[in-house]
Amino acid sequence: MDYKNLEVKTSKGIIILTINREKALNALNNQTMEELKDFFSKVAPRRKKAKGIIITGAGEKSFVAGADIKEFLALKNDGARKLSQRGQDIFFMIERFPKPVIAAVNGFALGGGCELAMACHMRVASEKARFGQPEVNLGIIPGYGGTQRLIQLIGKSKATELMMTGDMIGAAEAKELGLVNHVVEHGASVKKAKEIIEKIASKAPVAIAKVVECVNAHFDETQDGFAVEVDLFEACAETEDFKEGATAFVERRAANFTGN
Ligand code: DAK
Repeated sequence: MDYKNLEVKTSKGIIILTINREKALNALNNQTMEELKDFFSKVAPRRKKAKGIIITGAGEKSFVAGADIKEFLALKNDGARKLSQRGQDIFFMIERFPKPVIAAVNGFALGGGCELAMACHMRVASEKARFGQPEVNLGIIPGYGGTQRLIQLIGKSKATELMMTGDMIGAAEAKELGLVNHVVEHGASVKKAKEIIEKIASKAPVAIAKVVECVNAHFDETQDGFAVEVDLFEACAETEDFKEGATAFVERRAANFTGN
């Protein structure tokens, strides 16, 4: 699929995915959602050597200012259910991706943009970033998993307040609440995200993928997270990389992991 609104670049093995609709503050229209779906279902899983993915927004001002409100106006009633489900499915693909996916939040992360950032494994925010779920201003609620992930990240009390008031918060408050991992100076969020991914790339790839699975199992009521942990611990212990990691420790040298 040719992408109109997604720019995909690779820098030293790290994929940088830029939502590129700067004039609309990178709002997620239908085309962009289809491109994200294509990328995470077809392109990313084939990039076996990639160290991880950074998602960011084009320009200085916005990560993603939400779903495209102008397109909503054309929505038919039966379309909303399908669109919400499609959005959730795409964001689950991001959340379940076996390599680190980090949102480099360079500005507004509102509505669907905040939901996209929350579906990533971590968030690095510019000091100018602004977060919010302003859907109630439009007569709707978050539809791409935001009602659930915001509670997971910052707790029921504050999540309810943000979703009911539609208030925006700045990067410092987002960090205090646990919504973002790091706040950096404006323009440095991709750099910081790259540093995190480089560090993770020096660890055993199977173990990293299993961390993702265990974390997600905690929030999946059909699974017992502790039982999943036992299974995946066993799977890690059977890898060549476990032998290599333990041997490297004893031999006082850096481990050379292969992903096997
Ligand atoms: N959609 C479309 N265009 C947008 C946009 C958006 N979300 N946000 C900004 N733009 C456009 C503006 O219309 C403007 O375009 P022109 O008028 O120049 O053509 C351009 O981007 C620059 O925006 P502003 O002139 O407004 O810039 P300011 O600096 O003055 O303000 C702002 C920045 C971010 C505070 C403001 O643009 C703003 O409040 N934007 C809207 C934020 C928002 O409410 N976002 C939507 C949240 S609701 C669902 C699934 C998901 C969702 C809903 C349903 N189902 C499947 C049904 C999720 C919904 C949302 O995300």
